[in-house]
Amino acid sequence: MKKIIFITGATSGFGKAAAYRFAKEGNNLIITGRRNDRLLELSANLKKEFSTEVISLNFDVRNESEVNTHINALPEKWKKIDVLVNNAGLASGLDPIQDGDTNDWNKMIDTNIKGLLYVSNAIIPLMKENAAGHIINIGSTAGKEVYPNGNVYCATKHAVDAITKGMRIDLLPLGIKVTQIAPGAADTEFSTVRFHGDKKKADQAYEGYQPMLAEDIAELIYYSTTLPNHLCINDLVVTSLAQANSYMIHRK
Ligand code: NDP
Ligand code: 8X3
Repeated sequence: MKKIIFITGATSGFGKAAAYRFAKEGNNLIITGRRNDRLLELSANLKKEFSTEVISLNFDVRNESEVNTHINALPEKWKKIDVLVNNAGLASGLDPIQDGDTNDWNKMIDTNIKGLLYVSNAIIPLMKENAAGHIINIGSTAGKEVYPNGNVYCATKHAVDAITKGMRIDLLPLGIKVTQIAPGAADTEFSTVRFHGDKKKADQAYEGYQPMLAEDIAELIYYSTTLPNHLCINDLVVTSLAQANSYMIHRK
């Protein structure tokens, strides 16, 4: 049966790969992000390749009123959202706390924590009305253990871990599933963003081992939505074979 899948941060990495994975199964998609050119291109490609229906919403998850305006303006039939993938997020900087840049900190806190909350806050009432739904929060191994210089990024992903647990408790009576997927290192635009566009530094993050790919995580996001209704994956921590936890990567 066709579902409506709402994905934040679909212009790149996990979100884009997840959009393809869900479209391949014939689902309808609401894709979001700040880079509208990429949203329009993705939307056209998905429609052409999979004959699926797609709505693209161009907003910054940090802007609460933009989030609410776009979601409230969805056509009625698109408000029956089956799956929300809270994926939009970033790391900005990798510095010891004493050298940290408060612009980086604000960006990460506002996007990874507050953005996820704003989007959830706009969509949970719709799921409540339908007495069904599945929220998938993209956490990280950085939300399980802190690594050197990870300080604020790790804090935001620990917050995602806690918010996910809180959502699962509070949404229990409403029949809404809540899943966290917590990946280790995956080769996306994540590191380029973390190092403020320095591609050389970004590439070093993936040197000497086989990192995960966006498609690996997309497969797990999709898989978590395919279980019978009485089953819910609560927390799925996944790394490449070369990674043991958030700070141990075996490089050749
Ligand atoms: P990418 O940089 O490839 O993608 C990030 C996505 O988030 C983009 O689509 C971007 O869209 C969107 N985004 C960022 N900021 C905002 C914002 N303020 N408003 C709306 N959208 C935003 O990285 P990944 O795919 O790797 O990251 C996706 C998620 O996975 C993040 O939450 C990240 O923390 C997490 N993660 C990543 C890991 C990795 O190693 N790659 C491992 C574990 C977790 P746009 O710029 O167009 O707005
Ligand atoms: C992103 C992966 O290893 O930079 O969450 O924390 S890592």
